[in-house]
Amino acid sequence: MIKNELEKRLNGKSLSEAENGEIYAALLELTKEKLAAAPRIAGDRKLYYVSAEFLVGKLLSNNLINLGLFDEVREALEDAGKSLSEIEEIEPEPSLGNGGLGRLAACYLDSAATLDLPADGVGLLYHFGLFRQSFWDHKQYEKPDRWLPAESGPECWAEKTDVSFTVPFLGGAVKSVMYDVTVSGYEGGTNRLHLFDLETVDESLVKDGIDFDKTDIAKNLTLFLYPDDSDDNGRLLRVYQQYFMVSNAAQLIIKELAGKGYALRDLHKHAVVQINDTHPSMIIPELIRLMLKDGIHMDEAISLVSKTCAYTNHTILAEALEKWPLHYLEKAVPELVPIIKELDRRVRAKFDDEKLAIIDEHNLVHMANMDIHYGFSVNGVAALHTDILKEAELKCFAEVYPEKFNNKTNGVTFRRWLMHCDPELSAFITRKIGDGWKKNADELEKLLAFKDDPEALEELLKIKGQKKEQLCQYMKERAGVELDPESIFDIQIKRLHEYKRQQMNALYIIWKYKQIKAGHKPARKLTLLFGAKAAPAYIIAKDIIHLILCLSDLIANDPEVSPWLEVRMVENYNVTWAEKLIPACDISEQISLASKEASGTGNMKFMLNGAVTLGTEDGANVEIHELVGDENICIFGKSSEEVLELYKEGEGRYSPAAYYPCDPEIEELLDFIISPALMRMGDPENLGRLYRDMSRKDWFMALLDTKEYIAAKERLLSEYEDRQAWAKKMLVNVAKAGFFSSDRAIAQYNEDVWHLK
Ligand code: DL6
Repeated sequence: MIKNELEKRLNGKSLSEAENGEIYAALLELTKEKLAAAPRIAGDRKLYYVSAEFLVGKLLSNNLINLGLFDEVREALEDAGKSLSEIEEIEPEPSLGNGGLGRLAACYLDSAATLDLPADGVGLLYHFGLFRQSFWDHKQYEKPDRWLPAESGPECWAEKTDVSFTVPFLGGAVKSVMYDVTVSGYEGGTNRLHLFDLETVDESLVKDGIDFDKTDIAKNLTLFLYPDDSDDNGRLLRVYQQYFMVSNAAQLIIKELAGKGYALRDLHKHAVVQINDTHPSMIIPELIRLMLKDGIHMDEAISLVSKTCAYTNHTILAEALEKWPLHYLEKAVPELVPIIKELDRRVRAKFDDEKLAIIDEHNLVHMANMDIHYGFSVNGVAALHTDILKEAELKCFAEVYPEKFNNKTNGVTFRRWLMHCDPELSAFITRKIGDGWKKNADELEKLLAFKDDPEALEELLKIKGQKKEQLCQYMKERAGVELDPESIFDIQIKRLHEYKRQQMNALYIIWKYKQIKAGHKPARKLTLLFGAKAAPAYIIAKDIIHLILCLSDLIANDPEVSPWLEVRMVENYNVTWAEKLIPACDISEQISLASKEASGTGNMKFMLNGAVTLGTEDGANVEIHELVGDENICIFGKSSEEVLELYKEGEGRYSPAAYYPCDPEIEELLDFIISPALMRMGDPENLGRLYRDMSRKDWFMALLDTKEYIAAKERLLSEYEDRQAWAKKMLVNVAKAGFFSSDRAIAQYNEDVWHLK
């Protein structure tokens, strides 16, 4: 009995007498024991998923679900008058990621373990993570997010191991310490997430904000994820960090290979390395370096490493495809430079095309180019994204290596993003179609049998209502804000970036505000919720946050408008917030400029939880559209082909001047950003800068789709009023979401790329 097992750990207290903190500690200990007893997944060939980010989220419930203990624990606690979700609040959320890329890595580890594939993650243990966001005076402020307990002891999932490596560094060396987080599979065995820390790291370098001495590398290397790179020292630090990560990964791989009794020459038979975006790209020259040290000849080392490494591209934004000045590498990783030069020399000897070079004429090292030449697989993360890579961004590479290019549309784990975050919906699904969907997500399609069943649809609406009530409660406790559960919840949660076009949503808000002021009251109140962190040095992104926060305040304080419209941005948006927001959502905002969002994974989570997508034909929205059909999604905006045309040099090139000031409707919306009402509330510098940027540059073309967006959203809002018809849309979305299970994505990676079992 779980109750007895827990009470054994409560020093004589019963569950009902114990404090939540004590129960959490008991649960953690018990869960860890069970995980330790679960079989470690083994195999002759193993995947190393190397990534700068692993946005794992809180782990207690996830592990309980995977161990098959979740319901029993929840019930035992309920019987004792306790709530598992309240107890889970005690757990700090590991600050090990930024956005979709990191969350995807966490989903993939979960699915690999579920499919019984030997697959470990390798990354870094950042003490202060990305940053903790707070709002003051309608602006974002950043603080270190110290999520680790003082001593990594029993109260933490990451456990110190005795594995340590020596990493060459500035003519000398630094030592690492490896921490392990056990990764459980659903009703399966376990893998590990290996997180490396620097032995000599010194947290006292960080005082109050997120500034610290960037030059003291032997003390600061694992303090922050993505330290500010707006100056040379910051950029150098990022190179050091990446090298520290990949050198540890490479040494671990080689150690494990030797541990199994295999020769280094057989690396490619027993190990596969997935390079998650370009941050871990230096693992290619690092593995080659270690092989050369071991006496393997350059030709053979290159060939072996090329058969071991595969690369996933997560973006077509040029600024995110890393290019490091060679002189940084000469300073930070001098041992790798001759190898990288040799890799480039070989490329140049083979191909007479500057675009294919690794080191360009400006002495910039193109990390993705190195991955493509010296990896055996290159994949995009949604069908459209892969097509754009093949036909535009990486066309010259796809022409010379057509066999390397493949698509792996992203996926999300349904354990966390349905079973855990919406147990009510999960129970509904199981009542209707049995629980086969938990292991085989395609079975969700069986729900389609209920799409004309008024009772089932009514139940679905009731569940959504419950999730909205729960979110309202959470918002009240967390943010002191009372939302109206009867209103429509329209949610945009994702990193703040101009291409994701939160600013276009802000223009909608202005439009709606003006409509209400002009007496056009909607049928029902609309609540717009945002969650987003802006990179600390990304000025315009922070200005967009400022605009949204000002609008939020303006509306909340306007008695004419506030009964009909509410805008809130949650502070410090993270996985925990996402788990509360997604199940409560009616309208999922996926409004990126077509061609720019590689895939998106929030779009999948929302759909799975019965929200209707309002989106452009971008990333995985395209596949969602194909699956659910026109009636169950609301698509608007220019296509990716049209957008790519508009970016080309020459006459047809996009200019916001086509909309501002010549289109009076758009003019009115943009002018509002610098209207006295907003300028009084906000900071004229931020608002003025954003207004100028949007009216003169608008690099991500928000104005291009604004009018269509407003019309589409209004259409969707009116459709919401036919509750049965809306419930049918919800049901179709849930039923068709099976394709977006990360179990499917991982099975495809394994089939086409990894060949683990
Ligand atoms: O593949 C995971 C995730 C995609 O869903 C997003 O569309 C994409 O923006 C994100 N990419 C990154 C990489 N850097 N940038 N920009 O985070 O990957």
